[in-house]
Amino acid sequence: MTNNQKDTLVLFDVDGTLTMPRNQVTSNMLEALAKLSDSGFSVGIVGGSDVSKIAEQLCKTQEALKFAFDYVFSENGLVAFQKDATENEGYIELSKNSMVQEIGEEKLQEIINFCLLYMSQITLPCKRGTFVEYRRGMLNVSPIGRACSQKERDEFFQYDKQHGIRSDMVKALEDKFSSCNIKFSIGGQISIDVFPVGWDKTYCLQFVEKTHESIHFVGDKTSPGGNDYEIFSDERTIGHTVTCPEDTIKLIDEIIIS
Ligand code: M1P
Repeated sequence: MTNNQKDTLVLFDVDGTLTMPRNQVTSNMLEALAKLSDSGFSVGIVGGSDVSKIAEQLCKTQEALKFAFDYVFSENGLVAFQKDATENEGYIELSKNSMVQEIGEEKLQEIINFCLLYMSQITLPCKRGTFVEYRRGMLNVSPIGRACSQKERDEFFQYDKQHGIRSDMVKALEDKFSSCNIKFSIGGQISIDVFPVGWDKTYCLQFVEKTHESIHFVGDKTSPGGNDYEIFSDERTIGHTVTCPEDTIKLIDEIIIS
């Protein structure tokens, strides 16, 4: 591959793939990504989180994040940026859609009210604040609350594995909203993402499928039910499964020499 050849895009999931969940990127990973880009590949990220959370993990500021990669797809691509090659530190915003435009205020409130009522009837070892976070492309719903500390987050994750708090809630939501074309997805450690069917990570592919000959996707939750499954198994991508960020660094070397 030559240095000018940008027709192969490598898209990375964030949590569990580039970083440990909700943690910061290491200098080794940044070096590996820079090497991939210097070897002539286009490099992009696609995460369920919003721009501010991804920026905390990968960059100093939200502005810096927008041109740090060739593509930044936050909220699965509902909030999306492409580096502007004609301008130093410039970017183009690619996506404008929103969940409330798609499903309407009434349905959105029905879902929020159902979640709040359901969560008010659960007792957990601890509960904190911010149980529903509204994002442009999804609702993020957390039984413990997003305001929990890292320690409380890790403890909830273990508790949830034993007690199925989130999987039970997903079942209840699926029963209640079965005719609404809404997907309920367990992506991270403490929450459930709620978005229209099809607004999973494959949403971002519409922005790159015509401009790249091949698209690699690298993620850790690639089994059915995981939030990387749809894009990993999509016929437009070459899917790779990794187990942790160190594994991703090894895979980057393999992609470069392949
Ligand atoms: O890994 C992606 C997920 O990261 C966060 O999940 P949690 O806070 O539950 O660990 C959220 O931003 C979620 O939306 C996202 O899918």
